[in-house]
Amino acid sequence: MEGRPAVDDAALGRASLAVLDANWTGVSTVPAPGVYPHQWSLDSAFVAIGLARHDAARAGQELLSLLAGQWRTGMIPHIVFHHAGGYFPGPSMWRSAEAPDAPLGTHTSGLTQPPLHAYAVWRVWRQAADRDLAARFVRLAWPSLVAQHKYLETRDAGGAGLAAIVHPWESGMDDSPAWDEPLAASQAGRCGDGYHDRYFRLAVLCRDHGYASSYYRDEHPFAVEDPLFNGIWLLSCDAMARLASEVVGADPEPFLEAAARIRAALLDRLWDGAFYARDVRAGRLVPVCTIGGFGPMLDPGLPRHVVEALTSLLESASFMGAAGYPVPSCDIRAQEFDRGQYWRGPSWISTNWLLAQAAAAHGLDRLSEILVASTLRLVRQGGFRECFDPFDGTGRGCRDFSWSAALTLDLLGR
Ligand code: 2M8
Repeated sequence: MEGRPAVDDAALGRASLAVLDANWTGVSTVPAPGVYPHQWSLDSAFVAIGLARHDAARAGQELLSLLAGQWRTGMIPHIVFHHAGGYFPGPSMWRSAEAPDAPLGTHTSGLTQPPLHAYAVWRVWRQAADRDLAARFVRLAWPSLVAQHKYLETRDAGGAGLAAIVHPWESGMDDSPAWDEPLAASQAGRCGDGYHDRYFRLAVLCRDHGYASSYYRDEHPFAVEDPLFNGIWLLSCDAMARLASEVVGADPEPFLEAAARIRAALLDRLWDGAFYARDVRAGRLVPVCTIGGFGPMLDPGLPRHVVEALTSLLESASFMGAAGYPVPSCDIRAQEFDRGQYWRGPSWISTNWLLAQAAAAHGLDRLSEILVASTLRLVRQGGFRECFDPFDGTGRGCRDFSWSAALTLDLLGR
């Protein structure tokens, strides 16, 4: 395993800020230099959460620059390209300029990512020292957030109140085994090709159908209700309700109703002793437990017996119980588990952070403390890597990864 001296909290905090400064372009933060040289939606939400109590102005700028790429449909794209090159598939594949609803003068992807943004805005609001600046920022972001939440309702391909993702890239957990079955069944999933050929073909299908919600609802071959995407949506609905009453002077009720609707649909559609992704086209659950199955735990209103079942699963030998460096992104005992492949085994700072939030939301303080401590141990030992081997903690993927640094800052501030 790569050596790195253990560092104290203050030094770790300074190192986190140094990574975020180095990855700041002047308008937003790239996820990692070289590999991801543009702005990613989910990454920006995590970065804003990490910066909220250190530099609220920059946290606000991070989110507003992302929102400048929002489509007229309300969709917040998963990538905003701030220049032409450096990443494939880039603007020449997505061709957002030809889509009638895309913003003028900004190139973006045509997909979205988990809607953590309202929650990130809420965190900036709650933690910013300059209250006037924070209130101005919330009011600026509010109409975009409302539009985003309306857009997500158009993604209800299953007709039951959940948003369906139309591409694995929309989940934020790209190569998760939860997408294997639905992808293999789609026209894009010819056997024998690597993931990325299949992903590319699926993205081309979205593009060639104008990224239209009606196409996604009725025809697109990949439509999956993901428990993490929807758990994050629910978390953001609660944040919208709080922002509505505390800052904006709007009615919180529609957002509370949306949260209750998502909760009921998660339990009705995705719960079967654990939460699984649902393949809407095949009409069945995908039978593999992944880290995404803990997403609904972000909901403080989740029934107690469900929280208890999820906690036992999380602490079992399938996840934390058998990993020296938890939390693995897939059930260790599943056939699909692979300690080295993106989202099929490695531990990630982002999902660890979400789980620590979820545990705290249910008063599981001991579990939350363990998650925080094991997450900080990962970055202390391995640096701000993109992800980590769950058995020996070796860092994998990019170095100086922004969300690993940002969420470390947040964990240190607890
Ligand atoms: C990964 O996704 C991108 C595609 O969006 C990729 O694999 O090239 C994921 O880990 C995703 O969650 C993340 O937002 C992105 C940038 O860090 O990288």
